[in-house]
Order: sequence, then structure tokens, then C-alpha cells
Amino acid sequence: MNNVSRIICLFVLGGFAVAADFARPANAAQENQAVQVIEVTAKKYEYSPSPIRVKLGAKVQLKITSLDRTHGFKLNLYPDGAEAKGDPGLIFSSTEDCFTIETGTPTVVEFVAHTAGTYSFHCCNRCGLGHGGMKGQLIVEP
Ligand SMILES: [Cu+2]
Repeated sequence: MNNVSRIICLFVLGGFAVAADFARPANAAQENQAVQVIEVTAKKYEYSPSPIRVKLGAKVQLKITSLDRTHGFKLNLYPDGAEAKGDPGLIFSSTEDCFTIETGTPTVVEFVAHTAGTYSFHCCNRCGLGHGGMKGQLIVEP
């Protein structure tokens, strides 16, 4: 092989490698992207982690478990400061309004992060004196 054909050969192989790299995320997007699974814990009177960070466009599964008693989880459909009308910023797989969070068994909250922004959530199951302050935020990063 002379030098010229060697260089051409490298270009061709390099081209394939680049094409393969581009093909991967495109296919993933077509399949409605990989599920981003995040383990969340709830206890008097906080959630962890908070804020929860997810990627715009991701299909998200929050697996929420309580560490002490039964709590709740209610996540806003619209970003903070946005008007609650039109297409919601988070598209949920279930119509559950208030998810019950038990000890031992994780509750799965699934949605697609459709619009970037900060979404508030709070405990919707009266759990004690600090219940009203049991809040957190989900950030959908562009
Ligand atoms: Cu609570």
C-alpha cells in the first residue's frame, strides 16, 4: 500500500466511525430515548435529592421510597412562573394526582420532560408538623 492509498483508507475508516457516532443518538431519539431512572427518598420533611436534575426530552422514572412513614408526591405539570394552560411541560404516563409514597416499596413516577424549566413538587399526604414545608424541585435542563 502506498502512502496515498493509506491516507484514503484512514479517511474512509474515520468517516465510518463518525457516521456510527452520529447514528447512535439519532436512533436513541427515535426510540423515545433511554429512560433516565432516578432514585429518590422521602422522609420527614424532605426529599433527596432536591433539586432533581433531568435532561430535556428524557423519559424519566422517579423511584421514590419513604424512609420513615407514608408520604405523598405531587409534581406540578407546568414550570414555576408559567401559566398553567396549553401543553403541560411534563407529560405523565399516569393520571395520578397525588402519588402515595410508602416505606419498603418504591413508587414509580414516570413522565417525559417536554419543556425546560423548574418544576415544584410537594408532599400531598399529611405527615406531621412539617408537612407544609415538605417540598422540592425538579429541574429540566435544556
Ligand atoms: Cu410528607
